[in-house]
Amino acid sequence: MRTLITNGTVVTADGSYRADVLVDGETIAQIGSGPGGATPAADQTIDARGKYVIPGGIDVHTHMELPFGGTFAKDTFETGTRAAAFGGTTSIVDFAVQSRGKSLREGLDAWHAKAQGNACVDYGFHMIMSDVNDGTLAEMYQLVAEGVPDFKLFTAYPGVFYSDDGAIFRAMQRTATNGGLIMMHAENGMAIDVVAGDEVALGHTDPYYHGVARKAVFEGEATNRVIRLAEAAGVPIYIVHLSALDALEAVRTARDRGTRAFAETCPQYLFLSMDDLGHGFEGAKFVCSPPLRERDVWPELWKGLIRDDLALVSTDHCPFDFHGQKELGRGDFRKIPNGLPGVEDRVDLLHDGGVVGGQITRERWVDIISTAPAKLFGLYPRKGAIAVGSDADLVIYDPAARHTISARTHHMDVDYSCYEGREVVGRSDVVMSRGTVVVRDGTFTGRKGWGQFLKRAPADYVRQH
Ligand code: DUC
Ligand code: ZN
Ligand code: ZN
Repeated sequence: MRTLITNGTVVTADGSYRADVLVDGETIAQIGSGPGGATPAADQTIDARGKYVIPGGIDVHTHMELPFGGTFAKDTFETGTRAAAFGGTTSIVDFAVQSRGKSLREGLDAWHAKAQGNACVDYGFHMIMSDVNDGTLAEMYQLVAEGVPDFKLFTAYPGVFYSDDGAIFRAMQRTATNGGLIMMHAENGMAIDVVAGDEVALGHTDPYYHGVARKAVFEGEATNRVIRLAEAAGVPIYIVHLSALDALEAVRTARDRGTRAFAETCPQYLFLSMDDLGHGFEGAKFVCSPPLRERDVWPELWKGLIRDDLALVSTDHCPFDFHGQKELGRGDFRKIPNGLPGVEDRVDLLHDGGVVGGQITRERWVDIISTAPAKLFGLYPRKGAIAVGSDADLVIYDPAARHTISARTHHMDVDYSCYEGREVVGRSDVVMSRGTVVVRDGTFTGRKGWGQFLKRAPADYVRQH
């Protein structure tokens, strides 16, 4: 099957130009006209006049079916990846979980079982390590070989995912020899639990106090600490879901002194704030960790994205229904399952708030939603690029289309939207995954099971840039 995309403006991280794109089978076969300016023969032609042709979005931080807070994140690999496709995201990297006392192998196998035959777009895995011991450290080599080269550890959630400094340092030392990358959830969970307990003792049980307890300084302290540990181990480090200025300053200072410290932020930290956590228990819809911050951090985070101290934007997609799931925390904010839906909205929110809002160029937009994630996570140039031989994961994007985000119309399996009623400019018209149209004009044309496991290369990029 050959598909010719005509008349569009190809937008890449490096630049934009007018060119036709020919897809043959699952990959890009030609960009521009053939010899003598001839139009290549094709089975179908898609007219992209007035539209952008961009590489499909890559969301490197999702939690489909995550067991958390006494319940499970609601989206399955089927519903979550279908929603991703509607929003112009054609690859996700989800976090497999090693449960306490179990092996990495068991955790990874469980995640393969959840995804295989169910995903609608391609998917890879990182591994959450809940126990760092001789057994799990030894297993890291095998996971890197199997295309799962990143390991997430936490300075937060004592008793659940928490690792102490010694454990974190041991895992970092291992990545110096096995080529893996340590990803850190950096918040001082011990201190947070003290403040959270104090707040509840004062009768402050509303969701707002989730934000009060998880102070920005606790994120800044932990971010600086894990970066210093990575420096001591001589390895690169990746900070997930950075939300606070204190943490951004720790990353910036480290990068200024030559450390290979990388960080992502998420749409919720660029567009939502502590104000959303107010309004009584309704604020539970906005409970995630790190928490939403004061809105004065927004311009700082955009600056971080412009200067590349923030390399990319992922979602931390981890949806819980308001009714029946977030409600577990009525009367005690500590029991509200942490997490927000977002995999469907990322590309549009960043186009609207970033490009239309005048914060970033359309090329940097493509970079932070697709190309940088591909480079940092061993997928480039198979993904994240419009180049001959790359997978034909392509989005024909209408930069002028307006739509209103709402739980009534979104495809994520969750009963509310954090962006309810927000009008955005920009929308994916046609979404192609490995050469097959999976979404066209608001209709899903793909299928469950189409998505393939992405065996990813070790993160050489983070060692060399
Ligand atoms: N933060 C969340 O908000 N949800 C899942 C896990 C996490 O670290
Ligand atoms: Zn996290
Ligand atoms: Zn997460």
